[in-house]
Formats: sequence, structure tokens, C-alpha cells
Amino acid sequence: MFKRMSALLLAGVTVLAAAGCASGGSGGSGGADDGKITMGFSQVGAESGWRTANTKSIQDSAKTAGIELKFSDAQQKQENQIKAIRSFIQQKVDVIAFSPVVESGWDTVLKEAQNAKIPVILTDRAVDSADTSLYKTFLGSDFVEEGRKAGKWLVEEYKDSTETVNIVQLEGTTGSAPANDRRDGFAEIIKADPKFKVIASQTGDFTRAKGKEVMEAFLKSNPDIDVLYAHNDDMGLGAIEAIEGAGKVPGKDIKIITVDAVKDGMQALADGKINFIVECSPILGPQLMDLAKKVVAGEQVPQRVLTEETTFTPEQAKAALPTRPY
Ligand code: GYE
Repeated sequence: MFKRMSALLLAGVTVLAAAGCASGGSGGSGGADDGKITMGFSQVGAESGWRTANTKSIQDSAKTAGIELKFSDAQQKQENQIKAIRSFIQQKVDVIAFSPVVESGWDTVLKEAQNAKIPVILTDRAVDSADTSLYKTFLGSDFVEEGRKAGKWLVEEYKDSTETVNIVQLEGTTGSAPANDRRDGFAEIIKADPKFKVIASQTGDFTRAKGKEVMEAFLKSNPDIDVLYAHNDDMGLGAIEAIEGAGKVPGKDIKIITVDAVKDGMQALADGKINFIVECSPILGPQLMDLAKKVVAGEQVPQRVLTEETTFTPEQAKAALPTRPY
């Protein structure tokens, strides 16, 4: 009798252990014993075309990879992301991934995830935590390089001119990695020639509405704007409305550089309203799911995984548009 019972118990333990193993042996079980990986994902919000494409990529690839996704939209608020991460910890998910709205202020909650032995993957945006053991890897673009690419196009465009070039800048969300880095990369390149002057720079929070509003204010206080550098397509598209509203021709009276290369941006580029777009790929889902599987299995992954990106002129946009997936 005792023997039979202990055999049964042993069998039970083996099954449990196997389930634990399959769900990653990372401490979290995701509440399911079916061997499926559960990922908690805290998204920034739905502020731009880029973000919509990014969300779709993550949701679609979770399905394809057989990963159960708990998805939460933070509406561009850090406090909502912290709440979501805490709730993922409570639910004992196998892995947490998130795109941090701003760079600072994550150490406490990341420590909580670490203590709960739940691995964290940074997607798209970085944190400025000194302790890099708080996350397993960071998947996303090199935003400084994107800013440099924007600056290099400008330098080339005005290489024969000796006159001052008045630039206005629409920055992304204050304190976010892409806003900081795209500003710095651009500044690094244009500072080589004093004819380039950033005469106004303000956040448009990565949205079309804010981009329009801030550009209207720029136009009112600066009669002589030569160039707009917008940290994403959406703000650039909002600014185009403001420029047209002021009776000027976007792409001619004011040259426009943006970042992202989502469909609406590419259409405006093909139409000559934007002059140059630096690509930033939102299709991070497949790589994210791949990294998640490895991390949950306890495999080593590189600390940094970069996305490959290019740039587009109007001609290149015309050629790329028919097959552009987002
Ligand atoms: O460029 C912008 C979005 O973090 C790279 O966020 C992302 C940026 C993207 O709102 O459109």
C-alpha cells in the first residue's frame, strides 16, 4: 500500500517537474501546466502608425510561435507599465517583455521581476539602468544611428549652400530613448557646420495631433524655417497639415525629414511632401518570440540585438510602397 502510494506520488512529482521544465524552469508557470510559454507584454500605447504595426507584429508572432500573450497597453504612462509588470509577476508569467515609454525609473520593478526569477526582455526602447543584469537582452533599433542618418542627408542636401539653414525639430516623447538618441545623433552630425541652426525644438509626443499643434506654434514664431526634422512620421504628417494651413508647400518651402517609414509616411514621401525618411522597423515580433523561447529555456542570448534598417528617398519610396507590409 505504502509502496503503491509512494509510486503514485513519485509519478505525480515527475509530471509536475516535467511541466515545470517545459514552461521553462524559470520560476514562472504562467498558471498553465500545458508546457506553453506565457509572456506578459507591456506596450507603450497606440500613439503612432509605427506602434500599431509593432503591436500587430507582436500579437501575430506570439500566435505563430505558440506563446500565450498577456498584452497590456500603457497609454504612454510609465505608472501603467509598472502596474502591468507587477501584475505579470503576480500571475507568474514565464517571461516579461516591454517597451519602456521613458528610459529612467525602472530599477525597482525590474528588481522585483529578478527576485521572482522571471526573465525580462526589453523591446524597442532602452532603459538607463546601470545594472544590466536586470534584463536578459534588448531588442531594437540603433536610434542614435537613425539620427545620424537624418543629419547626413541634410549635410549632403545643403553641401553647396553657404547660407544659414534654419531647422525646427519635433521631438518624440520627452525622456524616451528614441527622442533622446535621435536628437543626439542628428546634433552630432550637423554640429560640424555652423550654418545649420536648430532654431526651435519641442516635443510632439510622437503623435500626429501634437505634431500639428507644435508646428503651428513654430510657424507663428519663426517666419523663416528651412527644414523640419521630426522624430517620427506621424508628427511629420501632422506638421504637413500645419504647413499647408499656413499657405506653404511642404517638401519645397520647408524640407522635411522623418523617421519610421510607415505607409502614410512613405506615401507622403512618394508625393514629395516629405523629402527623406530614415527607416525604423516595427516588425520585432518574430525575433522577440525567438529570444523569449531561448531565455525561458535558460539559453544564453546576446545582450543587444539590433534591427536592420535602411533609408528612403521619394524614388525609393515609390518603388517600395506597393509591397510595403505596414
Ligand atoms: O519611432 C514612434 C513610436 O519607439 C521606435 O515610438 C519607437 C518609436 C517610433 O511612437 O513612431
